[in-house]
Amino acid sequence: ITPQGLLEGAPHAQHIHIGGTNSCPSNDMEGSGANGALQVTDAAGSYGAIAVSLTTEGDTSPDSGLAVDRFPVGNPTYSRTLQVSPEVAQQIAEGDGVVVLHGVDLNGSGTYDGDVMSDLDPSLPEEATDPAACGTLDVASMSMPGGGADTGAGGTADGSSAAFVVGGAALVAAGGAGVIALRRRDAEG
Ligand SMILES: [Cu+2]
Repeated sequence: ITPQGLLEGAPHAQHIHIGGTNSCPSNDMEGSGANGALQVTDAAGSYGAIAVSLTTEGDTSPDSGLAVDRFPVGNPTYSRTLQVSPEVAQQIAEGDGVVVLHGVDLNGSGTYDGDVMSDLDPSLPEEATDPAACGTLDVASMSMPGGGADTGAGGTADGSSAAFVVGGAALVAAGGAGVIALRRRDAEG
């Protein structure tokens, strides 16, 4: 993930969301936040719920969805190889899911503040959690490594989690739509 235009010096939660129509909301969608800003749940019909937390270290489950001390700060390039459940792996392999980056300085104050509180955590201002950028997942390659004859259509029949790399394309904040290239890696680990 190569973000641009996110608030410097502030943590930006980022997740793979799966559900809804597995798509990104339009940039001009009106939300329930200040001056019509989009809050996270406003677009749940588009991108569903958090399936993977793209943290910098440690747990990557939805439980870490707001682990602000383990998300990138500012606009660093993010790259991490991680394991997901077979169910999530299957959904991603089928092209379902989007990547959402959160945290918007709506009022230009240079920090997360404002009168409207987050729809995810009422102790946080909405600016800390509002969606900032969204990119759909594309499956770049479905070739089976090694050409094993024992792999069925699903590829995770043994219950192991497939590993994926999310990266290679830019997510542009503040109005742009990004595309995340997804490459299948050695499913046997
Ligand atoms: Cu999210």
